[in-house]
Amino acid sequence: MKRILVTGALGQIGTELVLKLRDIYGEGNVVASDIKRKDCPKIVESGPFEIVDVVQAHQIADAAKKYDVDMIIHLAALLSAVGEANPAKAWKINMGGLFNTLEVARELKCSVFTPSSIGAFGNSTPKDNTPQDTIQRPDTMYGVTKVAGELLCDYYFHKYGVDTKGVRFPGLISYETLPGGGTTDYAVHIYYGAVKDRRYTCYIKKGTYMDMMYMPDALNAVVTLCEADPSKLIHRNAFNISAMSFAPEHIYNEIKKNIPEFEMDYDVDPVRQRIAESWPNSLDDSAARAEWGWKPHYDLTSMTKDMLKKLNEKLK
Ligand code: AKB
Repeated sequence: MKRILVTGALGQIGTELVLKLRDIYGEGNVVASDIKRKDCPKIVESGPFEIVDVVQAHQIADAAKKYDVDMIIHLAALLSAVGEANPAKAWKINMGGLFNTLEVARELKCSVFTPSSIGAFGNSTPKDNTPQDTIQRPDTMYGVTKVAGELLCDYYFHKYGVDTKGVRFPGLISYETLPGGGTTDYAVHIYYGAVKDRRYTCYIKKGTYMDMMYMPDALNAVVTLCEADPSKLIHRNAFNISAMSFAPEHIYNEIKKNIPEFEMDYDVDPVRQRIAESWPNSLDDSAARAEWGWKPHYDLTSMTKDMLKKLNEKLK
């Protein structure tokens, strides 16, 4: 039986992952935590909730001890665009939070899952079908913390035997909770624009490809990897995973098939455009497929149908 502490549980991934984990492992066995208690009754009232600021190691340790957890899913982090606006804060939260989590896991003998990102790659990385093992010299503070985080997790596994695991998430698309300050956020906002206003102004240039994934596939990835046979894992902490790769005009065209009056124009944000151009166009995720059976279910067409249906219900 797993007892899990989730940090950053009120963010885009956490709000959906906590509910899925509570379904699988039982409501009382999944402790949601975040730096503040937000108005999110689905999470804070459906099971244990604790205030945890991951920069304060003792707060992670106190929550982990109180509930006697054996696993920490560490999600608390700043995303790429906000990280570029405040690099010192991104370093402090992303590296400090992960270091504290790994130290608590080492002391309390917990396993750790924490996501890396396509942001761990940079301009010198091969852009198409980006290999699992390749050049990683990112051009953002977010990327620096993601590469260092992958290495730190490897280190804790080899040095201390902490069972660490992770994936490199692409842009995640979901209807429940908005992402908070990433480069790929346009691929979420475009659906809200389409449903609410029938129009959207895109901050990423036409022709800029990035990997993306629908949230149900991302949640399955976390659960499947956490349950995977550790003896089969060669790339523990940094599996490339992807479900689709597209540029803004492709998502626009797909939405337009469902909402013919939808219109999009462009007002490019130079900061997020520079970040997007430094990331891969598409990842090779064959290692994840071979080592733990990764397989996404949603493509751009099926995701768009589901997103529009769910947002129409949510926003009506
Ligand atoms: C971001 O855009 O910063 C994130 C990511 C791809 O890591 N969504």
